[in-house]
Formats: sequence, C-alpha cells, structure tokens
Amino acid sequence: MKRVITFGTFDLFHIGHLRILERARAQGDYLIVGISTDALNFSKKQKNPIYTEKDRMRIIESLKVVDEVFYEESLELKGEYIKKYNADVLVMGNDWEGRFDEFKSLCEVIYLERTPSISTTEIIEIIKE
Ligand code: C2G
Repeated sequence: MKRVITFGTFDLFHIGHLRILERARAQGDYLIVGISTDALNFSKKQKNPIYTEKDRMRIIESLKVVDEVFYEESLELKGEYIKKYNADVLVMGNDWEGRFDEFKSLCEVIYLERTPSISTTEIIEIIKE
C-alpha cells in the first residue's frame, strides 16, 4: 500500500484545496494530511486563520479522499512526520516547488500544479471589497 502525505492550512476551504487533495490521493492508496495549527500560522504570518484548527481539521477529515489527519505543529518537523506516518510520497502544490527536495532521501517528493485563480487570500480580499 502506497502512503501519501501532504500538508496545508486549508483555511476557507475551496476548490483548489479539494483538487490538490484528490490528486494527492491519486498518487497512492492512503492519504494522510498534516493540518497546520493556529500557532504555526501565527508564527509565520502574525495572524490566525479565519477558521480554527479544530474546524479546519473537521472539514478535511470528513473528505472521502482523506484517510488520516494530524496537526502540523512546526515546519521543521516535516521529516519526522514523514517517518512517523511511514509516508512513501510527499505531495505539495507547486508554490512550494523545490522547497522540500531535502526529503527525497526519505520518500518520493512530488509538486502538483496549483489550481489557478483561487486562493484564501483572494477570497478574503474580495469579501473585504
Ligand atoms: N493549493 C492549490 N491551489 C490553490 C491553492 C492552494 O493547489 N489555488 C494547494 C497548495 O499548493 C498547498 C495546499 O493547497 O499544497 C494547501 O494550501 P494552503 O492552505 O495555502 O497551505 P500552505 O500555507 O501552503 O501550507 O507545511 C506547509 C504548511 O502547512 C503550509
């Protein structure tokens, strides 16, 4: 069984998020998703996501393409998560192209094309206007 792992915030869940999860799942037989915590987001962007980590996790774990979820507490722990969850493949969107190549010694690393014209940031901007 081929185990796939991916990571993300998945705030204001949208079609780009769904498409990457579907395509990540199609790379193997079992999809594990690391959901970045509110604290991790705050440390990166000095602001919290709109949806809490609990709600973001509930949404992701309810998807039929997702088999298992956990909280990603630190960007530095990616290698540990890959080992802990016995991942054969790491999938990320190509906005992260090249950024996780160091994990090629642990598993296959695949970057998938981002869905154009949609992002959480753009949704927030449109609503604000
Ligand atoms: N994504 C996509 N198309 C979009 C928007 C996002 O394919 N239009 C993908 C991203 O490339 C990423 C995933 O959806 O692989 C989750 O995106 P975000 O919620 O923005 O998560 P991010 O902040 O990139 O992840 O360790 C990484 C962190 O958890 C951060």
